[in-house]
Amino acid sequence: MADLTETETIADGGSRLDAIVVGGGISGLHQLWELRERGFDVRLLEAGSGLGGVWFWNRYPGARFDSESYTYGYFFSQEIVDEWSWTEEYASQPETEAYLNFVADRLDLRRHVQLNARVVSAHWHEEETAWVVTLESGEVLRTRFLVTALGILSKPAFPKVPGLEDFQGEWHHTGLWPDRDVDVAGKRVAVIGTGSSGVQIIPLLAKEAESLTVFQRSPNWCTPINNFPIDDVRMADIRERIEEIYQTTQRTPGGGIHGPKPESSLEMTDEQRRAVWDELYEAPGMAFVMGNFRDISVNREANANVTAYLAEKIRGRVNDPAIADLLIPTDHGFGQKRPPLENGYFETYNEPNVSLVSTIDEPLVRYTATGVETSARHYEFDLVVIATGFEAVTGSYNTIDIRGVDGETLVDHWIDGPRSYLGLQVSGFPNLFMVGGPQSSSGIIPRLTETQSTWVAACLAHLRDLGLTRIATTETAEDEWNEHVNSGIVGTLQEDAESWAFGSNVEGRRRAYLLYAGGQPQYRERIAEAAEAGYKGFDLG
Ligand code: N01
Repeated sequence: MADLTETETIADGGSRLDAIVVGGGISGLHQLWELRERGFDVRLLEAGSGLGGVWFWNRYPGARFDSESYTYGYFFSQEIVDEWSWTEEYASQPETEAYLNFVADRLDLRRHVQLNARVVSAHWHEEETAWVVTLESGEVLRTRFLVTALGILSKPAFPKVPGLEDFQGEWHHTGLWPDRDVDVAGKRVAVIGTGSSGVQIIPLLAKEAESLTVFQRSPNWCTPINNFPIDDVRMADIRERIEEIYQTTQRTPGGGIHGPKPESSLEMTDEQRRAVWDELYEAPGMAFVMGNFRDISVNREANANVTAYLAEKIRGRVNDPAIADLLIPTDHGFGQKRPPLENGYFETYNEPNVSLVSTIDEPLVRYTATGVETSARHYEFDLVVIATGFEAVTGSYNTIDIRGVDGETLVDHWIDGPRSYLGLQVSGFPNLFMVGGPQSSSGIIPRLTETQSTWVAACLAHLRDLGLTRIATTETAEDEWNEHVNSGIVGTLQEDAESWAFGSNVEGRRRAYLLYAGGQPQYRERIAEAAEAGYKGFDLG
């Protein structure tokens, strides 16, 4: 049993919720709905002042989906499908935030939601068969089951560059962008980081700033998003085909509408495969990434061919060959890291007010009162935009003091990298479920977490039907899943790259695989099998 603090022992005279969901993003809202529909007394706790999760915090200019709006949104509610109309194939952040608020209102979820409720600790209390959850405000809640829906990319990561507090200008992290207009016009602006967030914001900042300096550590293989508006006719067609679209999302590895082409690109002539790539390059969204030949993601020669094709595209779009060279990745091939989708990103570097600095050649040394100092010189800025991403997947768990049986902390349990059974539970942490946690996530996250949310709600209903109150996975089951997850990435092209999927975007972070490489259909099968076998790998009591 965890040692209870004085506040925990004197809390609330014993009232206990059936379930608490932590996190009011797209996954948490679905989990809340699933549990509420099954009659559980459930509360959702959200740290922010509004709902939306990443779509609440990431308000930076240019933030938008890069999977089709209707494949990212919910399928489970006919009312929502019927009543919500997307306006763009890849919706912008404000539209998605509005969508999630619409869902919360339409499905009457708000009465179960507590905003401004940052969870600071969650301690398992064996004698009560309950989690004791403490908020930053000091409020203490008890719940039989705890479900974390913290988001895989929600704890912002900052470069290990000293002196940010000395900088007298304005600075913002893309993942904590303020809820107001940030004035860029006529300003000297810096962006640090060129992942998906940097690639989305850079072209928009360049349009307004007096000067824009991009500090790039590693370039990425970006492909065009080719976004377009959705009119009433198209929306009606999407609604008509919604079941078919959903079924497609259930078959593809990433949960989207694009699945890999089974043909081998190596068995084609150069002209033939180029014709396919030309078509995919002009196609919307993830077509080039997820709808490409299967062999480019597993065969080094096939991967080298597509990589060379994209390098040529960059050279064709960037006027200065030296800048083009800097923008062409040399440390990884296409698809080894999650590629950003872009809208005019490469052409931005043809603008006279935009410059590119490689922090490999010229490392950042410190922020100063007036700008940024590198190993080569000092730059003056009015606004610094930090687009250095997130402490992916486990970062958000580390912000909460989670203690299980005998007071073991989750941080200690994961000291050598995350461990779990099915990405749903951790041994020694009974009645705690994760949706969108480590060792399960891949592809379009809502397509994954909807499966998990339904699974969790069905599991709790099963326990209730049997009059049981406790479920805990075993160390053996956890060992097996760990082996399955980690052996699934060994020898793949993705394993060779340094990316947030291994925590490598954060200096000093221990390298560990954080996702699930088996694809969503296999994952779905594995968790369904466990449930059908009477919750194999779990002890029920
Ligand atoms: O973060 P990232 P992100 N000095 O980790 C660089 C999703 N997403 O927020 O590559 C200089 O990808 C770092 O360099 P390196 C999507 O899944 C989706 O952009 O580590 N640079 C990298 O360039 C995405 O993959 C959308 O060498 C430093 C960048 O910062 C994920 O979120 C939009 C540095 C971080 O890139 C993360 O994207 C946005 C330093 N000290 C995000 N430290 C959609 O389109 C780090 N970097 C839906």
